[in-house]
Amino acid sequence: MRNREIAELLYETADIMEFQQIEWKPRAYRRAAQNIENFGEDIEKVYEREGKEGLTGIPGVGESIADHIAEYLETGKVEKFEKLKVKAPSGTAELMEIRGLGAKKMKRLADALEIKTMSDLKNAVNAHRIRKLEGFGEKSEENIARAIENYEKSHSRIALGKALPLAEEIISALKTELQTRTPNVDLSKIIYTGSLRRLKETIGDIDILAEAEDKEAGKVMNAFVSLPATGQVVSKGRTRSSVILKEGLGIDLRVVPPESYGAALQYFTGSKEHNIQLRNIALKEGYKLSEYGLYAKGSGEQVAGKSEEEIYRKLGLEYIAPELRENRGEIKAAAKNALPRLVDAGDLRGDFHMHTNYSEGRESLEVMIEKAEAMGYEYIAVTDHSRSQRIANGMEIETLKTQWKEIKELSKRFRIKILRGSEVEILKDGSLDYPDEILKELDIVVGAVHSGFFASEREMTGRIVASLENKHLDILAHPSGRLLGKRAAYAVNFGKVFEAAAAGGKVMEINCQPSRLDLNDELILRAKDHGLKFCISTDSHSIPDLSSMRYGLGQARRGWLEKEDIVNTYPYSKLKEVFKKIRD
Ligand code: DGT
Ligand code: CA
Ligand code: CA
Repeated sequence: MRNREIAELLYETADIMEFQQIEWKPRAYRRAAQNIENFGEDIEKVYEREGKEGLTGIPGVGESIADHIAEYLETGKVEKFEKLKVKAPSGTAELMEIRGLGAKKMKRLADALEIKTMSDLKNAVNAHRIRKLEGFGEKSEENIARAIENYEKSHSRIALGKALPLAEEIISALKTELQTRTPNVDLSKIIYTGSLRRLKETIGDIDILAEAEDKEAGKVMNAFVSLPATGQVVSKGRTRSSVILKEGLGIDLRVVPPESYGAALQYFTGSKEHNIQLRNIALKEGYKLSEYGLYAKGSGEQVAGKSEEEIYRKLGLEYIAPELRENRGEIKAAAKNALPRLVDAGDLRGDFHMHTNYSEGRESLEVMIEKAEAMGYEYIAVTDHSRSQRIANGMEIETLKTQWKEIKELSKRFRIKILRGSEVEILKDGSLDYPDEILKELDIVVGAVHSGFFASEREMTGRIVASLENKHLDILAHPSGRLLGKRAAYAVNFGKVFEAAAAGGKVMEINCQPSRLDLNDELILRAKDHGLKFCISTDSHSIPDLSSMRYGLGQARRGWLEKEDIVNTYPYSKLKEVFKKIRD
């Protein structure tokens, strides 16, 4: 289904037109885009079957827009839109990506302050010129600053969900190479470090560490730079090499001798801020800490370095899990033996967000259940889309009831508890997309916002808070709505959202999709301060998606969460105390 893609194209074009002060058209384009988004059928199919004629049957799509859509479906681009982009002053397209400001406002801003490029905009923010502009103020300036930050982050970094499998592949290829060539290298000591080991949501470059005696180091480097995935060798030395993968991502490899392995692992895992703090502690305790080891200041004798544990212990600290090493109070907590007992993969007993081919999932209900059971889960909630989410083939009530029947049948054959759920649209007014008599029949209601992303903060906050006041809603799905690299979070007051959620006893989702990771670590920490509980959910649309649990788990651990904070670690009997509609 390409409806969403085509709608996006029209939205984007509307923005560019508006920026160029073309009148009327942007509105027409947006209206068409919206109707295409909500159109029940795949418009590519409509076009194949009925040609352009069929396209003009969609409300808001006139002759000329139909022409453009047809051209796009045939050739993959629209000549006229390409020209528009070229005609726009250079930098416009980039500026248009700074969401959080409408195109009109952005245009006014650009004109008033002679902003043509992203760097002009950044300068204006830094010099606080925007807040002085009529109709803008401090808040708009902060929003723009945040949007720029998001934009930069998403355009120079890659998602954890992409970097992690890539690093695992590289390490495994490297091990295979070394296995035959260098039997003296301890393969268990080849490990990714850096932001990847901390499971940060995006990764700047991959850092790998290997342990080898000096005389073996050269062989490790040789094997590394000649891996098939390597595109370009940036530098190659005896202890450090850097390459750029064919995929475009950089990898650093460092090789250290056994007596420094732990110190190097600690140092290159970072974060830099954590390391700086740790080094200060070392100094206070009469040591010097570097990537080679922990040394007594006077004698220069090495007192630790083989393992990370040893270093933390010598500094009088509890071992700090990599996910916590962000200088957010973890060192103080470690000194007092007060670190959280972080949730582990083995603690998870189920998944509360999963789609089947009843809506937009790829597999049948039965196949998904079978896989979930094989993964050892105790329970799983089936949460296909509700009826208004047409673009994702949302379910009418009759279809939902058919699904309930099938769940009942499957429940006889499987050990796993299958929960009747739904990912229910939170509509514009904050109401839910099924009537109460349906909602109360569901074991788990996962509420979600999938539209109106450009609403004001007040509107969006009101919408979400209203949904949280609904007694039928159990879980708030991907609460910020961001898509890494594509769409910033919508404007919403999280203080109010978390307050309302806590008052209603609602559960916050940590969505595991690599482009979502929503809530993220910072919001998790804030939500936990409100006393909220969480669930880690894959939002699976296919079998492989069911394994993305580890990405959300990483964010939960970065947010200091313990087993008790996460409801899908609870045994089924206890789960029934959280979600009271569960029947048996
Ligand atoms: P990234 O690559 O931007 O996602 O983030 P990291 O944390 O992987 O950073 P990277 O690759 O620049 O460096 C890897 C680790 O090396 C970093 O987490 C901590 C350590 N490190 C790098 N530069 C410094 C530094 O100037 N001081 C200290 N103390 N540590 C550093
Ligand atoms: Ca890195
Ligand atoms: Ca690096």
